[in-house]
Amino acid sequence: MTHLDRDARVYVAGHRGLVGSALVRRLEAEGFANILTATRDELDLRDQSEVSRWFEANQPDYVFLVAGTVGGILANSTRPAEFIYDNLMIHGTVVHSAYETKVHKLLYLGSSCIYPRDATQPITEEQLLTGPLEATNEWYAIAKIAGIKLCQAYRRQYGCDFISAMPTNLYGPGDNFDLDSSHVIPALMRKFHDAKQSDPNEVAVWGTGSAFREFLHVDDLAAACLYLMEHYSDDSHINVGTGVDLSIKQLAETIRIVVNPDAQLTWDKSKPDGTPRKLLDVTRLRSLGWSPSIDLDAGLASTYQWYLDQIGSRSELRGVEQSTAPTQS
Ligand code: GFB
Repeated sequence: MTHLDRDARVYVAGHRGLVGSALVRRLEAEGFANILTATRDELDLRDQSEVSRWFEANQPDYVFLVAGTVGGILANSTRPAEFIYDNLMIHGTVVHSAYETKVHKLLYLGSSCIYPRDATQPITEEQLLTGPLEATNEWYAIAKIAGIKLCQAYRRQYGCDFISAMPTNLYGPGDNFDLDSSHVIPALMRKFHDAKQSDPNEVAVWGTGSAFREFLHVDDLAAACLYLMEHYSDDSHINVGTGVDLSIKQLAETIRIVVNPDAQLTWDKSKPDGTPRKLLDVTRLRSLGWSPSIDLDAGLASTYQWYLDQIGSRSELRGVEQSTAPTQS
């Protein structure tokens, strides 16, 4: 058990992204008084000399490494160079500087796409590197696996207390609603919202709808990250999820009911389904004493409300003119 002093210097790398902004909210609510952040203009996390200088000057005690170039299935498959380069560099620079400046503890955040495409469900931590990856996101997955291995290597060679958490698919306030780069939940919310004004009132959902996904609200993830920082210290990465999944067809129906119950669904089968299923086995996390508290129906309703607030749409009848989040978190 690592007790984090509320006066400790806690750096959230990636504080403007979906996860980082949720973590800052959580840390503030928990009374942390010295939360360190840096914008992309102030600090390019891909640049080791800049990162080294920043760590020397700011001396964080704890680091949440939740920065990265992220996106949904289309962005992952069409921008492979950005996904592999940016993430490899960011993981490398931050882990190395945390070692050099003797950070007490670092939590690195990966993704459930690190597991083999045909992994046995639910997916245990032991299935890492036991088979080929899903093609639509192998570039991102390779960078994320490298991040796990970095943490293990610095733990083994230098004794650093660096841990890795692998979250399932995330959603919530602060998500990216740009249709080319978003994940499925914000994409469908925006499409159903926009369809209210169009004739026909119709939404094209990508793929066949047969893929299954597990979704965790980002506020639950933020709580889990802090919990792991205080209660977990091991060489192995640890899964973070709900243990429950649903088909994209079921998800689309659920979002339709929340956003636009009169809409019709069509299926754009020219778009990929991606991996057929990636349900995480969360036995290890539950045995540590943590479980999520936000169920999907409530989480979708509050996320949609957040979206309406962002676009300034009180009546729900106005159009959507902007996306709401940067690609790099
Ligand atoms: O959320 P998503 O892009 O990520 O897609 P992945 C999940 C499923 O939703 C896929 C379907 O089967 C999509 O075909 N889908 C249906 C849609 N309609 C839409 C839509 O309008 N937009 C989007 N984006 N999807 C990503 C990985 O995989 O998830 C990353 O590429 C990462 O590496 C991340 O792991 C969590 O779950 O397929």
